Amino acid sequence: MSGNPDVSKERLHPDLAGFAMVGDVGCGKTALTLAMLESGEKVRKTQAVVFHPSHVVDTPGEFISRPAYYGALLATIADIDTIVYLQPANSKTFSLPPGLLHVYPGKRVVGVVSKTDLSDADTETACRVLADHNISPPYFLTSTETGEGVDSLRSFLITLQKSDSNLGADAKHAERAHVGVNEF
Ligand SMILES: Nc1nc2c(ncn2[C@@H]2O[C@H](COP(=O)(O)OP(=O)(O)O)[C@@H](O)[C@H]2O)c(=O)[nH]1
Ligand SMILES: [Mg+2]
Repeated sequence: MSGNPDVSKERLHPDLAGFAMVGDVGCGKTALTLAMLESGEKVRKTQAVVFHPSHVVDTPGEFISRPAYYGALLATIADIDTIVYLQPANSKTFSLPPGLLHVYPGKRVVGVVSKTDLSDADTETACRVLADHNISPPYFLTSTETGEGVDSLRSFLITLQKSDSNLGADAKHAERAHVGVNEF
């Protein structure tokens, strides 16, 4: 079947906004994005950056697995406040060169350990890999098979978005005040 005319276009979580999913090919970015959005879309191989409404961005794993695409990854996340980085629960390796996710100062990186339902999952090691790469807790343990962690991660991202929009207003005031200070 092509297309999905029966899926309502109405968004169940309009406040879920402003983040990009980043991680290796097959780590579960698309499945987790669609689970958080409660979208009925089928998980297909992500061939290009997918922009859902409100700056919810699903990136192709090639952005991570191919160094030639690091520039494209950085350009894609430039305007997004929050990066959600997925570390599969059965992987001990970090898929990016150190520091790449922290190129932009002030961007928040949220650590997710995905696919916790796998029989060879080792969530403790996966959390350690995140910590070793400067991603601070809390970490979200998720599985789109069992639904573990999907609601918690969604709620956390919504909270961040709300606090960012308040901060945005404060930052504008601060910026104005700062300009004033520099004008004497
Ligand atoms: N067991 C298990 N499989 C998953 C989970 N999340 C995704 N998958 C499967 O892993 C494969 C890759 O998932 P996908 O979301 O396309 O990964 P992406 O390349 O990071 O977007 C698909 O076959 C998914 O069904 C999970 O939490 N548990
Ligand atoms: Mg994908």
